[in-house]
Amino acid sequence: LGQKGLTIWFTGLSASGKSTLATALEQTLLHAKISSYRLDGDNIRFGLNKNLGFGPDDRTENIRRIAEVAKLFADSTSIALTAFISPYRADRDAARKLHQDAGIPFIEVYADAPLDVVESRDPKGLYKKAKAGEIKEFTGISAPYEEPLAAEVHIRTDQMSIEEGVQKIIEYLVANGYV
Ligand code: GGZ
Repeated sequence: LGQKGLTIWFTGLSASGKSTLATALEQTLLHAKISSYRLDGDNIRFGLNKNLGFGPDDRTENIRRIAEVAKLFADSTSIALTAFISPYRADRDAARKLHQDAGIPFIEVYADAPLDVVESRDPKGLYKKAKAGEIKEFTGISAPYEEPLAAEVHIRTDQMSIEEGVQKIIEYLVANGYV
């Protein structure tokens, strides 16, 4: 027995709340003495994946590498938390299959807020720049986001608080015997 690892894979538009939810969940797990590790743009896109941009092939490679790293953390009995847009369904499904083939649970969490809401949040002014054509291939504006069809957890971040969102994920984990 003992703790088994798993990966919690957040997906959603820029400013949808993926990183915020993942960070809050990490804190909750920490308080419960459950080991977790968060992968996000700050520790991946500026390190391991610093040679990758935002074209379709680079996004696919970004997600492929992140899935491999998450699997390693999960294999080491940690809970891997990933917070990347991961806009392509096929890439998320490949990440899922990688885990399934290794017998490691993969939980997809859709941080869902309508485009007009994330555009109005625009914490870094990126949507504004994208609409002005200053950033090419920006997800939701000039590049696609393929919504999950069957995410294990679906969180409308414009309709619930961060705490409620974290609670929804915890409830899923408990109900399925993961924690
Ligand atoms: C989308 C972009 C782009 C483009 C830079 N499209 O809000 P942020 O700033 O902090 O999060 C976004 C982040 C997305 O990187 P990911 O690795 O999560 O994307 S993917 O899974 O699609 O590979 C945004 C910033 O990088 N950013 N240019 N063109 N987001």
